[in-house]
Amino acid sequence: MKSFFFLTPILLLNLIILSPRTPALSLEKSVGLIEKTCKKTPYHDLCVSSLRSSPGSSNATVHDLAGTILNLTLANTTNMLSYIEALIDQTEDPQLERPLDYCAELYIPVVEYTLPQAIVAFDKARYRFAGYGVSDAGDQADKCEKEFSKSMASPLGDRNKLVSELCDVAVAIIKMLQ
Ligand SMILES: *[C@@H]1O[C@H](CO)[C@@H](O)[C@H](O)[C@H]1NC(C)=O
Ligand SMILES: *[C@@H]1O[C@H](CO)[C@@H](O)[C@H](O)[C@H]1NC(C)=O
Ligand SMILES: CC(=O)N[C@H]1CO[C@H](CO)[C@@H](O)[C@@H]1O
Repeated sequence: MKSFFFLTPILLLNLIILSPRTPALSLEKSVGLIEKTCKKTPYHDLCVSSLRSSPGSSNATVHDLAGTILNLTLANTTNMLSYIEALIDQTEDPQLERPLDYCAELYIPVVEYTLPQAIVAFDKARYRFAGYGVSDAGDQADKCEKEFSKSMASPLGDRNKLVSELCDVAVAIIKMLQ
């Protein structure tokens, strides 16, 4: 019992010292950090909504935010590739199939190599290399989109735009770490 009374003030002191980690305060802090970080990216609104909706963004650092966006970007491109493959299976129009095949060929290396390698590099604090990879992934989305622009409406337009913008946001946040 004696030790209990002895420990109590120390626990209280710890609570006071650690208080910035309490959920309400850290949430406030992270909203500020997300806002401040996203202002320096080319797509502020997309950046804020992506980061706010991701768990683990509370009490985060800029490094955590970059990691979160990288994960989201990989999830988005993975999803994109499945979507393209589903469209290829469905379509009987060779005019549509050709650019879809081309886009699948662009997205396969992005999903299998470019972004996973960028994430490995990021985890090792090799930010420049990570930035190159993500930037390259964004270029592939733009390249895919251009395949459709001549004669037909792209069935991938909104998705390519999202991937391209997410990559731009990720590159901007990674640059802040360099
Ligand atoms: C793609 O990114 C958007 C915007 O950040 C996000 O809301 C969505 O959940 C992501 N999709 C996937 C499949 O990760
Ligand atoms: C990104 O995803 C990896 C693998 O799923 C996970 O270990 C890591 O914690 C995630 N990073 C962030 C910042 O969410
Ligand atoms: C992203 C991050 O650092 N999240 C941490 C926030 O604080 C909780 C509780 O202290 C940790 O469990 C999370 O890992």
